[in-house]
Amino acid sequence: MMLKNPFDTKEIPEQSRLNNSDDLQNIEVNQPLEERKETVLEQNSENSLDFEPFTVEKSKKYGNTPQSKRVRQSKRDIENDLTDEEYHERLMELNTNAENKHYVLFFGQPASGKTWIIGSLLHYMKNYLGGTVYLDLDKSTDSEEELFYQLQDRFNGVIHSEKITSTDKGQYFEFHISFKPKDSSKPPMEITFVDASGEHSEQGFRSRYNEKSGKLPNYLTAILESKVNTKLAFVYDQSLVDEKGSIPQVNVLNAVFTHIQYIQLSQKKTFPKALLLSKADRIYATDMAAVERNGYNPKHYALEKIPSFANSFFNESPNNKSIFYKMGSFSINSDLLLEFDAECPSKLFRWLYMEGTGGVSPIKEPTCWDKFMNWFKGESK
Ligand SMILES: Nc1nc2c(ncn2[C@@H]2O[C@H](COP(=O)(O)OP(=O)(O)OP(=O)(O)O)[C@@H](O)[C@H]2O)c(=O)[nH]1
Ligand SMILES: [Mg+2]
Repeated sequence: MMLKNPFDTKEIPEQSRLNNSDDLQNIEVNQPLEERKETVLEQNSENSLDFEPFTVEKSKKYGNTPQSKRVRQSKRDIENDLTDEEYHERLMELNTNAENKHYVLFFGQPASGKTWIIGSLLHYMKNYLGGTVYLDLDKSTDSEEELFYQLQDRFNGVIHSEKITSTDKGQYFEFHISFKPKDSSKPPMEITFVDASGEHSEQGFRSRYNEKSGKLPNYLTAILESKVNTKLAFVYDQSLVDEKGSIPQVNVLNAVFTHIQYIQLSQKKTFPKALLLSKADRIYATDMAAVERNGYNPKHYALEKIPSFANSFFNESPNNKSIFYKMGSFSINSDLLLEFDAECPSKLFRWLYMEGTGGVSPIKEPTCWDKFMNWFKGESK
């Protein structure tokens, strides 16, 4: 019997090569908006040779059980830190075929917008990017699959879709996304977005009242220490007010940044980094004077708002990026996205893909002639 794969593919026109660009904010994207033909991938289960029933007892017999044969977890439970043995095992697992794995970690205080940013990237990839994009179910837990669909519904404006709640600190989420560009000359990418609770970023900040604090949870350090390609997004929400008794947002970012520096120094590697000034729709609505004062430049804006973090961040490397991250217009009534805007998600994805492929663009870049014609027609891009 043929099984229908729930993940659809969309097509994009021929794509082009591009040299790495230097500013996330200034990346321009020529996003084709015309209707694209939908195709449905079909998976032929009859062709699979793995029809032997699989049991837990059996899995213990094999040292290296194929991913596809593992018993599916319901969630990535991290109530407790990984034990030394589990940590070692996890590192080995990550390091297998590490050069083909691309992890993206998001750090930032609770409610700064991490989960929504990941949601906007997934929505962009599934609906605008083209090529083949799907969640790899073999590598996903039940909670991840549920959250994946919940995010899709939310961004697709499904009425009665479940609200996105604060990320549970007893678990974390990995979205293993497989992306195959339409243009077969461009490399496919296995990209994993890691959604961690803001409390796990806060844990990096040393507090004398919390004995677990002062270091990052070790499921995160395992990823950072492994050989997978990891890119980091620091999320700063200007609209969040530091509450009495809570750790100031900038201290959380500084603490995480310091831990990252330590790992980089001890392992002689550097992670590509981006600073996402989240909920930019709110920044534009309530803090426009500061945006204008800084010439619409996210780097200058960050240097004014959070100098202690921004100085270290931008001094570390000229390759560190920043962006006013907007995903559309929100209702003032609730967390309802009224209209999706693909520009920032596409810039962020483009940066991630280009960092991972050494400068290949995932989309068709406008040629000089296209730009001239658009200008001629009075369009801005
Ligand atoms: N106006 C506006 N609101 C946003 C935006 N992104 C997220 N929000 C709102 O901000 C709130 C928190 O967003 P989350 O993505 O859940 O925050 P988080 O960083 O994942 O929080 P934790 O999971 O608790 O660490 C939600 O109520 C969203 O509706 C945005 O771009 N603009
Ligand atoms: Mg969250």
